[in-house]
Amino acid sequence: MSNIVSRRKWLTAGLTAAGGVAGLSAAAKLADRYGLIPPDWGGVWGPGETLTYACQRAIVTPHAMAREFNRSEVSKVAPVSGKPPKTDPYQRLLAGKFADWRIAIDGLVTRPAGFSLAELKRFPASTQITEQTCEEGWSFVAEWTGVRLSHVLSLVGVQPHARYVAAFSYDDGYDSLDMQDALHAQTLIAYGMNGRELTPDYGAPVRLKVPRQLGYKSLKFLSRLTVTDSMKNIGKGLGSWQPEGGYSWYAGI
Ligand SMILES: Nc1nc2c(c(=O)[nH]1)N[C@H]1C(S)=C(S)[C@@H](COP(=O)(O)O)O[C@H]1N2
Ligand SMILES: [Mo]
Repeated sequence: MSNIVSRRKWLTAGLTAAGGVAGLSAAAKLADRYGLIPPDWGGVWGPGETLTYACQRAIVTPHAMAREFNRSEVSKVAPVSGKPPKTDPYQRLLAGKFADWRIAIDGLVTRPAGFSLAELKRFPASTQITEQTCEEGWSFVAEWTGVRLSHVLSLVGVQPHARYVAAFSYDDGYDSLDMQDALHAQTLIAYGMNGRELTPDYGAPVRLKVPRQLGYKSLKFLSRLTVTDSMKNIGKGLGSWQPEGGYSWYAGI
């Protein structure tokens, strides 16, 4: 028993060191390519290291994954909950095929950024076939493609005291995840569904995909992400529009 424990400790430390260095230099290269490193970038990697360590811990230690399905199990019908906003800003972006859309990422980050849809698509893609379950009692299985939220967070550099990532949408929705779920390997900023572009009904241009929680945590029509240590300024202070209507902030399944 103690032997297994110490071996796991050793393995974790080793992978963290190796993964930390490789992850950081990959992140540095990407950040550099997208012009996110200011001239005085020296000394900003402390938060990055913290984040990489957190990512490695999430991957190396046993960590619950949502069930993944085969392509043959993808549902023929996928119900829609929350129609695309009819508001001007959204409709204008849609008419322009989201060419002018940027997702803003700010808050407790070292390098606040805005990424276009094209930029998100150039980041490493991740695909999953998972079930989305609505609190109203229906569910469906679909294939989702996007970039891991953890990847995008590593580019902007999360500060060590950050605790949550809050998301905002074009239909005035907001929700948030703790760092563990934000960094989970299956948590995506998704831009594709069942091999195609995400359509407006399902959250275009991008939505969160959080398969370890109920569907309502997978916020659609994203406009902004903010990294924070407090829920105080997120909506009415509960960090999500769902608990304001009586549902749980944490909706793990
Ligand atoms: N912006 C936004 N995101 C949203 C919603 C919404 O109304 N607006 N509905 C949520 C709920 S309750 C569920 S179950 C899922 C539904 O996703 P779907 O329409 O792709 O099935 O999206 C979630 N994300
Ligand atoms: Mo839902």
